[in-house]
Amino acid sequence: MTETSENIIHTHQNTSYKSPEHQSKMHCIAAMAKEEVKVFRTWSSRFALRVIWALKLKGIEHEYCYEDLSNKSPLLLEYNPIYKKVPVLVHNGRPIVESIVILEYIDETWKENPILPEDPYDRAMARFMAKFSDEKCLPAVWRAFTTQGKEREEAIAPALECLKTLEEWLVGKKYFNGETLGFADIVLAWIANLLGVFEEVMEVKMVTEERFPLLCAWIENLTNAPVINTIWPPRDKLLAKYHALHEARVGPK
Ligand SMILES: N[C@@H](CCC(=O)N[C@@H](CS)C(=O)NCC(=O)O)C(=O)O
Repeated sequence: MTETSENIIHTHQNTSYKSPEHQSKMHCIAAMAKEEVKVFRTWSSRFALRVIWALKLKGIEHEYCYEDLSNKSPLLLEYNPIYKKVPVLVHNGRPIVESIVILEYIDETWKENPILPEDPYDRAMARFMAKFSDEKCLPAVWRAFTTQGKEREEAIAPALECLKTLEEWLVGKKYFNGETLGFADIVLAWIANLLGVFEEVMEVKMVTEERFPLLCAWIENLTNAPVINTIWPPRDKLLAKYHALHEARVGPK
């Protein structure tokens, strides 16, 4: 997935999203802050968005370093030599990689507005949901999105099965963690945003009110949560990106 943007930083406080054009620009290397919190990201990375949401929820001032994944910066390669991916969180010069690991680091470092539940069992469940998101649900949905014909038909059943599991986890709850938006919601937020884009591109609706009423209500709740919706990438831009990607994978419609 290739994304083009400048390798610039933007300072973000606990305010609503401002387009990069409105942000002051300077080179990452030159950036100095009292407490330095930088996020290496792209404009659309669903993994990087998790980190940004967590920082926003906690009101932590941070800067963005935008990466062009077709021409990764030396700093990204230095900070994440193993995976060479975004996001990377750099806290006072020390890099942390892998979005879920970063979320845990953020929660342990800045105690305000905890994202993981207090109860050890609930914490374990939230971590399990996150694991399920990335190891089962996301690959299943991605497979449905990147296949065609009979292969796609076969891929949709396991994707729906994953979504059914999420529906069951939401019984009696507003969010996956309970009454407040937390760790599992942040990890699963791609469902509230990206899945709808995939569905539109594929022309297949997987999440319907009839099938998954609780998941639809959760999507609505997340969509209305300012901390989340103010930094979702523009839908038309996402649609253009995933239309192109879909065509590259399965050919023109
Ligand atoms: N497991 C990683 C996944 C991160 C990831 O896949 N990032 C993508 C952007 S969405 C990336 O940097 N890709 C660059 C590449 O694969 O070379 C996480 O949770 O942080």
